[in-house]
Amino acid sequence: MLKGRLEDDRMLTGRGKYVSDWNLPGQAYGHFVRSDRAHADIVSLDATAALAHPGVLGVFTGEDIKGALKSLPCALPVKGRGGMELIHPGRPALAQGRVRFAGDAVALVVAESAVAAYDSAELVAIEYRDRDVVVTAGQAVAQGAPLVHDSVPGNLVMDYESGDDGGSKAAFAKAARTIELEVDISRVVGNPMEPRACLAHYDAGAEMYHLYTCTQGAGIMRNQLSAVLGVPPEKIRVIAEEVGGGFGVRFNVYPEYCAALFAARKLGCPVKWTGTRSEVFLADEQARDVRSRGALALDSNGRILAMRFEMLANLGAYLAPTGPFINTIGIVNCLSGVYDVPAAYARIRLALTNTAPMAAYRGAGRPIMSYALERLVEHAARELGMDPAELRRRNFIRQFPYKIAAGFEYDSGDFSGVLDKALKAADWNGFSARKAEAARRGRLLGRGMSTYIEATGAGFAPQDQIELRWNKEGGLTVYAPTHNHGQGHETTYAQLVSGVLGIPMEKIGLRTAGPDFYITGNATGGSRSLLAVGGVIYLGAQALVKKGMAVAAEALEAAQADIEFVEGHYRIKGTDRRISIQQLAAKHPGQLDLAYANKFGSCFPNGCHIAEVEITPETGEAQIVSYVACDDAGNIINHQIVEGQVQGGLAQGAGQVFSELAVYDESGQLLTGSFMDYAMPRPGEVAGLKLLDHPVPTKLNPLGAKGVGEAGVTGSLPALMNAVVDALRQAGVSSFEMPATPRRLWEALQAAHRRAA
Ligand code: MCN
Repeated sequence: MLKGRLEDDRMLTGRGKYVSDWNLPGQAYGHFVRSDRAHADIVSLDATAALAHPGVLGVFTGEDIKGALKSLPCALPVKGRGGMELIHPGRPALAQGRVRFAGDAVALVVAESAVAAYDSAELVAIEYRDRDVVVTAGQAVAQGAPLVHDSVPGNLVMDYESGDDGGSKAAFAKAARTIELEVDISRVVGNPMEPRACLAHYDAGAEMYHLYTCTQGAGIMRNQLSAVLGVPPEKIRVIAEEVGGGFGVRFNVYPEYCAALFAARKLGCPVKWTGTRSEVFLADEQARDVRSRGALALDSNGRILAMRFEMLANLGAYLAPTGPFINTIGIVNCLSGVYDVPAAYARIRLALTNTAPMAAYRGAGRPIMSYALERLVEHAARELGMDPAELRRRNFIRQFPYKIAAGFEYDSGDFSGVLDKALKAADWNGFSARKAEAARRGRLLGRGMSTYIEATGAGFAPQDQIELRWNKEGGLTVYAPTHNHGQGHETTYAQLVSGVLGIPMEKIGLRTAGPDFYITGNATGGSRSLLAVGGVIYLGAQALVKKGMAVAAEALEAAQADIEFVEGHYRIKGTDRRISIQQLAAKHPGQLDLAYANKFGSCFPNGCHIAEVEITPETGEAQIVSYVACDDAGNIINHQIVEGQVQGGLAQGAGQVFSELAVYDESGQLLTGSFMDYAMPRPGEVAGLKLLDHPVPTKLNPLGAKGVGEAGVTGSLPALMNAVVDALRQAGVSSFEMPATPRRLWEALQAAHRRAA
């Protein structure tokens, strides 16, 4: 049995090739001049002094790219209220006439060395005329707010709705009880280990663009680049080996990549750019930042008759390619959670502000829904004086398939089974004793639950293509569209192929974004890689075995009908005459290679997470003392990797709940622009972790697998905050928003104390 993952050795011994490890002969170095203010007109820009600096090859501005580069793309495949179309105001690769957030790229300086590029960037003289700024979505949609783009009235790019408005209103009118809760889903910065970087190259002879960059998948990024560069995707290669984390913020094309490709073509040499951590904070896509007002209508037995949500999302200064999708469909695809609700409705308004553009971060919309809903359900249980587990159980969906009001169809699940397992593991009934014991020590012990569901597997590309190609040594390379950047694909894909072909996993390699091949399909995202691309690989491997039958028959000089495939060998039935598939492939180069494509759609992993959080009132410190996660990810291919994925997701959930927060001041300056002010979760913060699974295989893909990469976040955000709120309630704090930092907790407790006194 393999220990760890196939990719670990390479990465742990420093042999991984990350984006800024790439170099090309004759390359130059780029540095971006960024806006130091949130909203202003560019009155003048003078690059004379920078151009005169030794080693500087060129300075490119918004004026230079006009006509040559189109806007970064963004689309939403659905309409809003009253048939409203998404208003996409456009985003140039370099600001044109106006900057709209602190960090907006204004010019690209290219020089013979990185130092010269950096030094000369200081010499680009820009005169600005400041404009009024809007920072929050609430400010943006207020009457008379300054406009971020003149083409977007009221800063509203989309007023979206989904579900059953009339039905839910009618249910509210006759409900025995209605319960409301308003919550903030805070703003976070993705922060992968590797800051963004690229090496841009234009091959004039072949008229091909080559972009070495941080990507979650070449296919989508190539299509987005094609829209900006105005050339067909076939003329573009996106190349990567190791990418130091993705988390959703490495999915889309960024303006810097487009500007670097433009400069590389103009200058006739490759241009390399390595971003800094400060640039991650300023100019990577950020995520969440949604205010939600939710309401439940209940009958006298605690059955939910209807639910309604009003959400306002901050999309930043420009539309990131996937920003509107994530903040509409990405939210409502699990609109009513795991509950059998006759009528559910959500309205989501998307507003522009003078802050960094917003898009995906692990969970991409679904954590917003699960947080809004699971906080509301837990709050309802308190208000009704009901056990939160019982309120949930009473309302669970029990029949599948189940179509939610937003139109999506859940395929399978056993929500009561998941709940039962989690309750047992968390010793649900023993909580009051633990709480009393904590109280004796002067601590506040709170408990929170979530029974989440999320959609995994969607994808924009119509098909996922794979190729299986043998090398001379009997090794096999899998070519796939989903980039592996921490999820262990090299291992799990190899497991699937090895299981079918009977060859050792170590003989199976993975490539996803190279200069020498062109695979189309969806990127890693939406926790789709295993269920979708893994499913295609699995079927592809089976098709390969079939394809080899004729070749084996010839090699073994037998009729094809007499050949069988057993444990990695083609054999003449009833004899010991056989040849291994590796030998056969080596003897007949190319004949056992295979290209295959298919697409498997969304399925719905779910789970029950139960957290216990202990707060020390004197210091405001909060500690997770117990965390049970029972997840249904369908059939599991690799338990160790799945546990790692759930743990990682959980750490990101804990980060958002306890420490992370992106803060802009009223002038639009990012106050949390470094790890000194933005606190990432640390090892050891999640104690008492118990991970269980309750697989209910889906029939929607050949593996029976559901996605798991984001489950930890989607489940943990509400479970952890419910626990924090429960602990605070004991001390008289009635409302509290993320993040539960020691200072904020202490202040809330002090304020409650003063009120009581
Ligand atoms: N798996 C399995 N059995 C299942 C489901 C998954 O064995 N039933 C395995 C898969 O084979 C894969 C891993 O678990 O090795 C995660 O699979 P999957 O749920 O398909 O998710 P993806 O591989 O598509 O990963 C994407 C998901 C997302 S959307 C984000 S964001 C994210 C995440 O995974 N970013 C990550 N996990 C991350 N982990 C790391 N280390 N780094 C990131 O950037």
